[in-house]
Amino acid sequence: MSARVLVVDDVLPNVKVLEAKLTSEYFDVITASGGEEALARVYRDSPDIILLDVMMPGMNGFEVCRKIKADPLVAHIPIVMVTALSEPRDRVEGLEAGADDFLTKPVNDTALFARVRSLVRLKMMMDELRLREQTGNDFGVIDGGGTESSESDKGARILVVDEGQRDINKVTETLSDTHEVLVEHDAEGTLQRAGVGDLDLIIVSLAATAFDPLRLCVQLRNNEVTRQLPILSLVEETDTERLAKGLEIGVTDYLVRPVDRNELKARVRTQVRRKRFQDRLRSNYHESMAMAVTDGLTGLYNRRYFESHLMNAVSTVQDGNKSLSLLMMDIDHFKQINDTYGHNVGDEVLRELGVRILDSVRGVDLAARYGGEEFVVLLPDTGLGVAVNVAERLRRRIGSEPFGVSTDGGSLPVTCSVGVTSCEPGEDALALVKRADQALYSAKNSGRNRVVVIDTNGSEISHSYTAVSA
Ligand code: GH3
Ligand code: MG
Ligand code: MG
Repeated sequence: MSARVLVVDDVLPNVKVLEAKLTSEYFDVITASGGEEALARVYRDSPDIILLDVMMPGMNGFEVCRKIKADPLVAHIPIVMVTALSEPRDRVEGLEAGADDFLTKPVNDTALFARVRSLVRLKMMMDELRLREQTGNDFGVIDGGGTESSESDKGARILVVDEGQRDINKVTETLSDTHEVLVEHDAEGTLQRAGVGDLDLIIVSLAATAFDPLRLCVQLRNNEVTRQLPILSLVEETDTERLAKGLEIGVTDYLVRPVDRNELKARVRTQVRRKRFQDRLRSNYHESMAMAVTDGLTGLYNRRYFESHLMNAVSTVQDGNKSLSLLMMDIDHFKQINDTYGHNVGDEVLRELGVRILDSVRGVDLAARYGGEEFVVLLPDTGLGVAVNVAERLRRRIGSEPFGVSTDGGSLPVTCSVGVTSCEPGEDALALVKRADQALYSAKNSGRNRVVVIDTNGSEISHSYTAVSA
């Protein structure tokens, strides 16, 4: 994994040491010797992570951190404070300024690489989510924006996992006035509870011996439901190797024992906010995808989706083993309905028609609104003979029972005309649509409320018409 690292320190030898270490691991290193210069480089060079000295003349590290985290343009860049200070108070100040992690000078290699890699991995995932959000914004289908710090961190559901009771009591006491804290003592119970899918955070002791905590973390990462769940681990100060391993397999953050209450609160706050921010980006994305492919009035797929799907569907027919049919249908004299009862009643008819179409086709069939009162149904693995039957069933399902609408009469008779055709190996989507359209045109011309079929040779092979009793 390569990434651009910005190293900030006012003491040149410190910069050189970190630069050499990171360069030897193939990171792209850029440097700054003070707060102002660091900010300039952040905007100019878009680093993937910042290693930030705390004590610098002029603007100190905390200030630089606060400034970066306050600007949505750059707030997503992870920051590791590199400090000679190791007082919990300083860590809490750093966390409150928005820092993601700390390294103590002199910097230990294992700790350095483990943290940088884990934070860069996280940033890359977030970059991808933010990019999708951007696409959704450009599309005009979602109204995104905001940063992690705009999320609430209250009322989180947190699961604490440890074999003993000592840290559990401390963690529970510290967190339970603002959060709901649950407890498990082994891996099996944890996997079961976390699998429910309603947790915001899990806190795991990496020192547990009654179960293998690293294996538990791997299992949480491999499970679809818990893959994105943040894991905060509790580690012994001396156990750098275990922590490095944990970060490598997907532990999100850690706390060194003995647990400092304020630091615990600050780290929980960061993890919960980040989780909620990610959840929001993800659900915005799914929503925007759904909106981008759906017709707003009927809830069927829209024309754009149908057309892109049709290209793929047609290509599956190329080898001649698969069949594919297409129905194109259009409401008869729909303009009259609008003109007589108004556009709203017209919309009610369109909505009801969408429901009846979905009722009459299989789950694998793709129904879409093609235009105003024109609909298409794509039938995979379906030859012409069966497609005609489906079309006929659909026509009857529409014409045999009046549509419920909000007129004085409460219902309206509606009929439709249907064109049917099948796909010929080697032909393109356009030719298929054109033939279905021709069949529909012919159904209209020959009297409406009927199904017309055109086979792959282009000849009309049947007309169907059943009188509908009024
Ligand atoms: P034909 O039997 O030949 O299909 O006649 P028609 O009246 O159904 O066809 P025409 O194409 O003349 O009219 C279609 C009408 O559909 C005109 C248009 O205003 C109406 N329409 C298109 N989209 C919507 C919509 O979203 N809602 C409503 N209420 N009407 C729509
Ligand atoms: Mg019509
Ligand atoms: Mg029309």
